[in-house]
Amino acid sequence: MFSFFKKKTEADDASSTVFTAVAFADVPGLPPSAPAEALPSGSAHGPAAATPAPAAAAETAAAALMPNREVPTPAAAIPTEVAAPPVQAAVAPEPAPAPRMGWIARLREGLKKTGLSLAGVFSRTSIDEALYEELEEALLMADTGVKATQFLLDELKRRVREARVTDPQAVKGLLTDVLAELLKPLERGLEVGRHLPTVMMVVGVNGAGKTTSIGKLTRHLLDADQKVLLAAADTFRAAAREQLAVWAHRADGAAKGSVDFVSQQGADPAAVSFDAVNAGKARGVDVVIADTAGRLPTQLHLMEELKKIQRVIAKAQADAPHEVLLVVDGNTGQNALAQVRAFDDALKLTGLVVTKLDGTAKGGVLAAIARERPVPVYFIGVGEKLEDLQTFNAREFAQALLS
Ligand SMILES: Nc1nc2c(ncn2[C@@H]2O[C@H](COP(=O)(O)OP(=O)(O)OP(=O)(O)O)[C@@H](O)[C@H]2O)c(=O)[nH]1
Ligand SMILES: [Mg+2]
Repeated sequence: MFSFFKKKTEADDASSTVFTAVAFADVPGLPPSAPAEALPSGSAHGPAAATPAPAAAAETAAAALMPNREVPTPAAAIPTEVAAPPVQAAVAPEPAPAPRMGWIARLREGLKKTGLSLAGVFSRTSIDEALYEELEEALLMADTGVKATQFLLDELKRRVREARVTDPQAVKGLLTDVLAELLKPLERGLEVGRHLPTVMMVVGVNGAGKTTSIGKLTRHLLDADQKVLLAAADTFRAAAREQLAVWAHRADGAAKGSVDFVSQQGADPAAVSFDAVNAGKARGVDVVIADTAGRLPTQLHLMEELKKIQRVIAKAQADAPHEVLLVVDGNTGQNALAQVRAFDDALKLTGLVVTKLDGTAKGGVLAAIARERPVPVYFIGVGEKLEDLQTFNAREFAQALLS
């Protein structure tokens, strides 16, 4: 699963020594609460908050979420106050555990259709034009898109010539290499800890898996001793806030940390985000994540609304949001590439989460993204459970796609 590597300086620890974890003031059944430190919603365009982010944090603290960490066993109870980590804490990666295999199997299962048709190409007896034509068709069917397919074929043919390969199975090995190399630039870990708080804005079309992915990510952050504040900036939909709260609760209940929660039904999403960042600064949380709407009432333009959220977050914290994550449904094929382009043009994305790769997704769209709009893929979603969010590994993915 994850490996978490984190270095903290004294300055960082001093800045986050004591905090009060307000666990789930807004879970369903409890009265909704405005955040204690939050400014009124109308203040969204007002001056930046009075509480400064610790300056030292910017240069010194760095934490990275990387592959291969086992999720610790759940804590017995949710603490209402959590002790600060020891000064000069340096948590080295835990020993590399065995099982990424479980989810790779699930990914393989999800990509099976693609795998079957791609693998079928290599069961031919000779390497000829017919093999390449069939491969081209299979790659296009796998949502790889024209440009990436052409690139892969050209590169593959070159390598086949160079290596003087005669066995179609060896061609498959070469294609795995070419694909893994194409995908490699997308492989990047999500860093937290460089800014206090690290502010993430999560965007994507309706139903892509934003809220679910935030829930899963929160779990991993909690496991890594990060204090998390979730902002329900999807204020249009009645159930959005509750859904996020349920996910937060799940994540919270399963891990040692705790989650703060800022929401205001029907309020301006930018104002909620502004309040959340200020609350995060005041409470000394490590990560603020804003969940946004995937669809708005028709008279409003989604991108304009998201841009406004982005601008207003920057008023609460000058260099924020530090991450703008687009969640895309892996089942939507080439449409996913179109979404990456549109959201990147509007918001300048820093990373992607590609969900539902356990389903009927064909997976080739990642090659198209790598070729045409290479935004890093921080995570892939391979199921609906908390642990089903995994870091992206180019070679593993290429192997799963071609197996
Ligand atoms: N199989 C599978 N299902 C997923 C995955 N990620 C999300 N889902 C499901 O996709 C559906 C939509 O997820 P949400 O998290 O509500 O999506 P959203 O982007 O927040 O949707 P809106 O808030 O309506 O814009 C839910 O039923 C999730 O359980 C995944 O990786 N695999
Ligand atoms: Mg949602």
